[in-house]
Amino acid sequence: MTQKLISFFLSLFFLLSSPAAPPSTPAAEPGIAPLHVEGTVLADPQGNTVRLRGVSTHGLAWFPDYVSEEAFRTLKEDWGANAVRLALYTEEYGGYCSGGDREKLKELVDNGVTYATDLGLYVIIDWHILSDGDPRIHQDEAVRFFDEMSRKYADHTNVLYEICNEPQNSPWQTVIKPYAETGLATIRANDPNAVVIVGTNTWSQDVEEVAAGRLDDENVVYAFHFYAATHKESYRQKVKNAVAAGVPVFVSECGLCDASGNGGVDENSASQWFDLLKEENISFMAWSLCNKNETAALLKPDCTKLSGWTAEELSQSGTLFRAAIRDE
Ligand code: IDC
Repeated sequence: MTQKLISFFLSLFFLLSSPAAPPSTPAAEPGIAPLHVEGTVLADPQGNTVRLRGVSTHGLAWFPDYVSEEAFRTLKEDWGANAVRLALYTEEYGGYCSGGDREKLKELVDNGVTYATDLGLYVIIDWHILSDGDPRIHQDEAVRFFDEMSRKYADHTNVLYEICNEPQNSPWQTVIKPYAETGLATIRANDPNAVVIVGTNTWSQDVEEVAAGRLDDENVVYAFHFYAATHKESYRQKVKNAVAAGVPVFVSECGLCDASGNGGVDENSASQWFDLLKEENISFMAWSLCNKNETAALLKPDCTKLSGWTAEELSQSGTLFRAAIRDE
């Protein structure tokens, strides 16, 4: 009896002396609105137009250190970005299909998705074909990869899948479209509603070509890429024609210099592009988040900071893109 009493008082003592209970868990963050295609634009469930504006990583294998919560936070809070793109090269050095460390690359994708999700950003998983211009070259790998990704992220309302960055010498009707049908069948089996970005022929420039044979899927957008110093009025016309024909265009990559990623920035052409994108509510992602010594890099080569960049640390491309993303 005495023992029972002692243990009763002891437990009472511990109960009263234990630290205050933690405050009740804060209400869960509201989820990120799932997007769908409405006409030529993206929209949220209420039908409000949503325009994604953000930044692409460079190749994940080359500049992995920018996949960080702090880098993405700076993009969100200082640049006003609402999306990031994770560029997973397939064929270039260290690429997913050219001897790269697949587990490491997938871990980078997963980290990127986690940081984006925690910050409330949309995130594009980009199968970055480039020198492998025909998407069928690595089609089997693409199917396996997107099967895995779309299973893993089926519950994420903020993940978009980009299934072929820049096809070349690949006619829409006979090559890209059948490839995309296979990719879509894979993704849709796991994730029926996510927005899928499909590249177009000639480094994702022949976007008007798809008007005659769109994919039979409501949530597909078609990629158009530009580099302002190379692609000027005739390319803006291609975009206008595509939109006029009802094609939802998505600029999943763009630069303000020439298509090599170098040469000078063309400010005049850049500002005409930004006007057009705004006018047509077209989303755009800037190439690329790194300090490589090339004009397209958004950071100056001597900037080694991985987040919290000051105005002086941004390259000319970085400065102009930041303003466009902030919509200044
Ligand atoms: C470039 C990079 C460069 C890298 C090269 C690899 O900026 O550092 O060495 O790829 O071949 C694209 C591609 C994109 C290119 C970019 C600039 O999607 O991968 O990045 N570009 O050339 N299409 C048009 C231009």
